[in-house]
Amino acid sequence: MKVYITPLAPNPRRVSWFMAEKGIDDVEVVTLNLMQGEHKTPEYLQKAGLANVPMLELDDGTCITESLAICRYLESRYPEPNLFGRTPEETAVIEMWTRRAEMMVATPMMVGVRHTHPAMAALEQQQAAVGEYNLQVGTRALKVLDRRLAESPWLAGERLTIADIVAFVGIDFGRMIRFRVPEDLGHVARWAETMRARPAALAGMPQKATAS
Ligand SMILES: N[C@@H](CCC(=O)N[C@@H](CS)C(=O)NCC(=O)O)C(=O)O
Repeated sequence: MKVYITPLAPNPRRVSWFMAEKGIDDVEVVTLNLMQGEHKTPEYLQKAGLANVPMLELDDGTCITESLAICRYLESRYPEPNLFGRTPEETAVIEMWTRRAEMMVATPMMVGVRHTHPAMAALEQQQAAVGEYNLQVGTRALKVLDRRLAESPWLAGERLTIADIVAFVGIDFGRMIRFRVPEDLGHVARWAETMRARPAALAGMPQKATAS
């Protein structure tokens, strides 16, 4: 199997983080440079069907290009630690929080960054008003997460799940434009610090050069 990613980009980072939590190290990682259009070559487009990363290419040639579909597939192949739920009830609650995390927080944050960060002009026909509006929408939705995290250590309950990964990676992408969690959202801030301290937080991020 091969997974195609690009460092820093939030949707591939979901997959890299997910693989790191599970300790998956036998999937080949192919790094594409989006700024150089490496996801737009005829070869890649023929496999992916979309000029998007991440993509998982299976040994039988099947290509999967949605980050959550990739994570679900990997969950079936590498069941532990469980990140999508075991019982019907738990699975439904995790799905609910994953969808809220994606639709209410992560997508608006990503759209906000794409429309306001100068480097993203290579990928997006930027409209500042679209960016600002989406950043407001994503920030407002953090209140929903804050209420939830006031009563629960993790978004979907007593343990880390895919919902936390999707929400945190979306929020953390905001660092590109110096986004900060509002100070009155202390529960989100506490949870975000816990997420940032996990070793998996480094997966899918540009590697800093180490002094020799
Ligand atoms: N819904 C897709 C979204 C994938 C996506 O938007 N990927 C971005 C990087 S985060 C991308 O490949 N963008 C390429 C471009 O804008 O040209 C998923 O979750 O995998």
